Amino acid sequence: MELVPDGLLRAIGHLDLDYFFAQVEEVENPALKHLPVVVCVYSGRTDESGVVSTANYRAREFGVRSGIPIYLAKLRLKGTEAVFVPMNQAKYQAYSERIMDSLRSQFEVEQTGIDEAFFDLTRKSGGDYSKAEELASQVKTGILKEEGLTCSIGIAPNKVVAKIASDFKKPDGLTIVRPGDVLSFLFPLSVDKVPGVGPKTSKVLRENGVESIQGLAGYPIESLEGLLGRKLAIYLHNAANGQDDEPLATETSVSQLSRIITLKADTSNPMEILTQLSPSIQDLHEKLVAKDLFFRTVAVIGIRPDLSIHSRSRTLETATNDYNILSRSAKDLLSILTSELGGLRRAGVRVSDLVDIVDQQSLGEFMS
Ligand code: DCP
Ligand code: CA
Ligand code: CA
Repeated sequence: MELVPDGLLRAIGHLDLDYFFAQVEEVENPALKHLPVVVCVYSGRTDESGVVSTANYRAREFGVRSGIPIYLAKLRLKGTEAVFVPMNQAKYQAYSERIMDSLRSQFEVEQTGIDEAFFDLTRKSGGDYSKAEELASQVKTGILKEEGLTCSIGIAPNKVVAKIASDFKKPDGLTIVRPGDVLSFLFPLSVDKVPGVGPKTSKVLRENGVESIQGLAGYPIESLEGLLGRKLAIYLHNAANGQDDEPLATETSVSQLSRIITLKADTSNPMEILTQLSPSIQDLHEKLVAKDLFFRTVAVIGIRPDLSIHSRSRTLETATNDYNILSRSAKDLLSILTSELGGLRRAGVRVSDLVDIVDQQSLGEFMS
């Protein structure tokens, strides 16, 4: 059973944005909405050389998928009004960051890709799956309202089942797998649905008569070890049986937070850099406060026009979350960095040696 220390059954969400890059292109140009849309990574060798990054669902009906050559996509979409747009990573990144920040302001989050993340609904739902469903539904509505994007969410007692569930109904899906339904949900599915089962593993399993997750769950683990090695065999055996204890790798379990920006123009003026960096410092500070974290070390990062990366840091006597100390330290360190290096192209700030104040307080209570 997936119990957490205070006795709650875990409720873990996995969110994945639908046809992400192509959907962003639709949001920015609504005229595309009813046409096949293909996001392309052009290699530049010829006008058509390169691969498909992703495509909207309209284009997928014609067999267009991530990774196929652009010329093949064009062939399959011949005679349609398909639109081919070049991939614009920075644009998608901006959407991703806003969505992930919003999710982090509500839940403990482990981001696992540009368009996907696990989030922990256990505490807010009190382990009640109807409440968890309502919370997830609010997340979907929020992203649609703020960014115009749909996503698919799965909720389950652990990460591996939540991830399978988010992929179960797409686009715009919400799939709830209650603790008692885990096996009946998993068993009919193909082994290919288990995260980590790629074409190679899938082939080995099929050659040995394993097609469904039920088949995988009942396959003797020693034989599985012989086929796939110990580590993968244990993981797959447990996953197929709906078992996964893996905690979320959340930001509070990491030891540092940072923000980095590209300056409007290369400069060696520390006050100018500080002015441009100030919103990022405020953002970093808000994150610390929201997560009950204090820092002991502040660093500034400078990237020169030749793209070499440099940093200078300062460690305080005691941990704090004071904004003025953060900002003043950044200013002092930027003066040092620019006097030593000259002009910078990008600049950032990082806090580390983080201390969780909530843990710290309860430790204090414990000891007094
Ligand atoms: N991506 C890419 N090349 C790939 C796979 C993905 O450039 N071979 C990019 C484009 C996708 C984004 O990563 O939009 C997210 O990948 P997903 O696998 O989540 O696919 P999509 O979001 O496009 O589609 P889906 O609706 O199936 O999640
Ligand atoms: Ca996606
Ligand atoms: Ca994804």
